[in-house]
Amino acid sequence: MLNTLREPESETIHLGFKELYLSAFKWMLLSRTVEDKVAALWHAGKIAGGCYLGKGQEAVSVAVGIMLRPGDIFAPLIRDQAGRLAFGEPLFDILRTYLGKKTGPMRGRDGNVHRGRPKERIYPMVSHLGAATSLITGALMARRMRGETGFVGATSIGDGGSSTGSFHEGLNLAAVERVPLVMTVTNNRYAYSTPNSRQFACHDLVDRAIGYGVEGYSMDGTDLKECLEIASHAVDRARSGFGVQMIVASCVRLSGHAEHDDGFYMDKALLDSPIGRDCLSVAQAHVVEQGWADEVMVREWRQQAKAQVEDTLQQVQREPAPDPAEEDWHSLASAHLIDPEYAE
Ligand SMILES: Cc1ncc(C[n+]2csc(CCOP(=O)(O)OP(=O)(O)O)c2C)c(N)n1
Ligand SMILES: [Mg+2]
Repeated sequence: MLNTLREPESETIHLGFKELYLSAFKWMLLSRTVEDKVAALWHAGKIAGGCYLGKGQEAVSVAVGIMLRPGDIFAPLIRDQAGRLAFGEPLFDILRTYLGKKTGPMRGRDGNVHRGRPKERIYPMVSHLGAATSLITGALMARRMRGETGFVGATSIGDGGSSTGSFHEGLNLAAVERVPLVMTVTNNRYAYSTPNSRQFACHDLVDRAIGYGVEGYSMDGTDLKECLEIASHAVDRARSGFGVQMIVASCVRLSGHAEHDDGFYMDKALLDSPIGRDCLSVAQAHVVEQGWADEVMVREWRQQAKAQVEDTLQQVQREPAPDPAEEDWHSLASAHLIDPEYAE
């Protein structure tokens, strides 16, 4: 089984919309499958620490991740599993990190979603909300100063995280510097248990784009078709020199904040509303309606995703945990762990 970084979807630009949609749908399936497995492992007490899922946000995340090319930067957040996979993160990284294995990219030092691969430009997630905004802006500025061209960076934030000072400062700087950044704000209506009404007073978060002086888009985060169209446009605009692109996606978090939270405080009416739809079911219905696959074929894809996750898990479970006595305790920023080009 593939155990190295898969080439990101560099071929994306050559795909027709049907192929792009199907590819995105399969990443969503794999993302949901591996996250369901991780949740089951967490409930079985096999995972230490928290378990954060992107259930219901796969369409938003995959749409951006699949548009990126090798050499672009992706700084994912907690609910970006689908985008990580589409950008090239191997399935092994997820299970090795959650299970605290020495073989994982964080060498057993992180329990869940703060993993990354700086060499391949998947930035390890910064827990402090909003902090990744200035980090990726700085990285994009640095590459521009080195004379590089043609790259973009993408990161995401939630409705709650978009209220932090770090986010405002970072996005303002990104806008002033006109860096090629695609910033996705996924409004899933809650920041842990805090609803939108206690988070911001503006009518729609996309209105903030005007204040920052950047191009903004609203999209239905439950509709993969719309997500792909908008993400494609925004990534192209960023790559073509039009500066920061802010996408505001609407959906509802289809799980608690993490597996330790059952989301009892969530408004059930929201779940019954159009934005409460499960993007994976919506995407599947679209695939079948378009005649791109029938139910049998989709079931087969689900089985394949399941088999891939189970095979990976079986191997990962046999791998060792780190031995503290033998650890070198180097951080991910240590020169030999990052790209020599960036090590000076
Ligand atoms: C500065 C900061 N404050 C608080 C937290 C704890 N925290 C992590 S996620 C989260 C809720 C985030 O909500 P939102 O931005 O809407 O994203 P969502 O979880 O809905 O995807 C909180 C409060 C944190 N990581 N960083
Ligand atoms: Mg939220």
